[in-house]
Amino acid sequence: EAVGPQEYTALKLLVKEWAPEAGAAIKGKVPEGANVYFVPATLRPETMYGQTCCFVGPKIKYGVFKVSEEEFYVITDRAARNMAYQGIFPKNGVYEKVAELVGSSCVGTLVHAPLSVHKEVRILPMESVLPTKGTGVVTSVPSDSPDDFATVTDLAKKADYYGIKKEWAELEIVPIISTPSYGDLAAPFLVKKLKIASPKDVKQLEEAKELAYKEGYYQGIMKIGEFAGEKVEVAKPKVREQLIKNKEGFAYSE
Ligand code: A2H
Repeated sequence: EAVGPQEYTALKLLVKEWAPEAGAAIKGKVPEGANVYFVPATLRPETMYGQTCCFVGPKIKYGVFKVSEEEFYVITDRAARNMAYQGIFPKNGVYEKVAELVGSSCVGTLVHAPLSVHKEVRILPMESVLPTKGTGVVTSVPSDSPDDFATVTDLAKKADYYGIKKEWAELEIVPIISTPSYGDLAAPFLVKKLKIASPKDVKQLEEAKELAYKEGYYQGIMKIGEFAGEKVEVAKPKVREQLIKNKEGFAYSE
């Protein structure tokens, strides 16, 4: 775990179609036609080409916060409070919650994922999302995140149990970064190599995460997007700046 402040990239995933329960909960509270975004916080903006879904904690409570008449963010209260002091809402220190949503009610919502080869992805449940970190929303990149790969594998395996459609968890996992030690799908490679059977194998997942992160950052080469062929170290800040410039994301720290 890093000591100093974490510099996240917050990404804006526009809601295209609400899951019925969440849609009912925001009705009359968010103006018709306004844009509502799920806003995951990531440390790996250069991997956003490989998003296949976006996770919420099923038991976590989220707020729908007003940024302007046209724009609303789904994040935890805690993240909204932090953002209010980072110039993200119109008035410093002030944040306005217009509705509340429990994570489980959002499952199945269809969102647009900026940069992803999959233009539209589903909101899916992840038990290990911490309400005390980032925005409480985690975008899923199973090619490069062992946690994400273990979770989508489990979701597909037990789709009925989770009350989701299997195909929502089975979007194609495309290579984003090539690495000398783990090939071009580092997370699936490491999950297999460390014999990780489910998201409950927390200890091995911690190790896989560490290995994937170091290898990807220091040895990785981009395989996709505008910066294909460049070192991850070099491409990472460029992808971040591009997302921010295009208003598909913004800087968030804690
Ligand atoms: B990362 P750190 Cl490809 N609960 O983004 C659990 N995990 C969370 C979270 C929360 N509330 N908020 C953010 N995260 C995840 C991409 C990624 C990430 C890849 C590889 C590794 C990786 C796609 N998921 O993270 O504890 C988010 O997932 C491994 C470090 O603040 C975020 O970046 O260091 C990362 O954990 C932030 O973790």
